[in-house]
Amino acid sequence: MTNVVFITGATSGFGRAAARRFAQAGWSLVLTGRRQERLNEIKSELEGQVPVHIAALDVRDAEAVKQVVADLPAEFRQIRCLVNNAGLALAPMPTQNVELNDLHTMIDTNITGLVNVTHALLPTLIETGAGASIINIGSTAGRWPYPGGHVYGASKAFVQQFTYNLRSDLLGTGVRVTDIAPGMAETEFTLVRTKGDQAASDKLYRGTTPLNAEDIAEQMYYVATLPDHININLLEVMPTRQAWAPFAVDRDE
Ligand code: NDP
Ligand code: 8X3
Repeated sequence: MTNVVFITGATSGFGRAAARRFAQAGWSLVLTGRRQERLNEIKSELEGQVPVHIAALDVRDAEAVKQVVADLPAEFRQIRCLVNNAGLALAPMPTQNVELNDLHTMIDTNITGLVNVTHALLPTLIETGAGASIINIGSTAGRWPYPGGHVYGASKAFVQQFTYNLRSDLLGTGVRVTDIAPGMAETEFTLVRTKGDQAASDKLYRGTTPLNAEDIAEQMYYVATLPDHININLLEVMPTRQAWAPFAVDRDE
């Protein structure tokens, strides 16, 4: 059977690096994201190596997700690995100052979108059975609070608990489910979070050694290709140069 990986958010960062990593190992690729031009670029880059199917998709749109799955060409239908990677943070500021719309966008993308895609692909993953895997991209932000993390961190906490609950439901099917929870990684993530502030993005990563997209793609590939009987529930990955801060205390002067 051909190995097929379905990746959401394959137009940038972790998702694009994952496309390259799985292609290097000969997997067929289903690559999705909203930006058609980026999808065309990654397709032209990789289609000489492996079969590539692209589909412009906003994961928030449940009907569009179902349609993309229904329209998969025959050779891409038997999915072995789903990488639920599409996601974003917005508005790194206190909750009380954030536009409600930004909070909704994170919930709709990181929670509803991930559920839409998972639900649409569960039948094919269960049919694949032993060796199949769902890799959900969580975050350290879902495990450790910080100022300005608000709904972003909460949405990633959802990803962790949904991963565990799916594991419970899928017991006996052979389908594995993993939450990969990265810490600081340099991608377009901060550019999106700050709505295009390149200087803020550069400043965040300057003078340290963040993770990069390829580091996380390697972890995804590792998780997807472990022997069938091994399920990593949670893989929390941080840069060596990042750790936790002490609790903050509000004090009288
Ligand atoms: P990027 O901004 O580089 O990539 C995000 C990807 O998500 C893009 O391909 C984007 O594609 C896609 N995406 C966003 N919204 C939607 C949507 N509504 N429908 C479909 N695709 C969408 O960031 P990263 O690679 O860093 O982020 C990937 C995942 O990793 C996210 O879930 C993020 O929360 C998580 N993460 C990131 C960390 C970091 O420090 N970078 C650390 C921990 C977790 P397009 O715009 O074309 O739709
Ligand atoms: C992204 C990592 O530290 O910006 O999920 O929340 S962080």
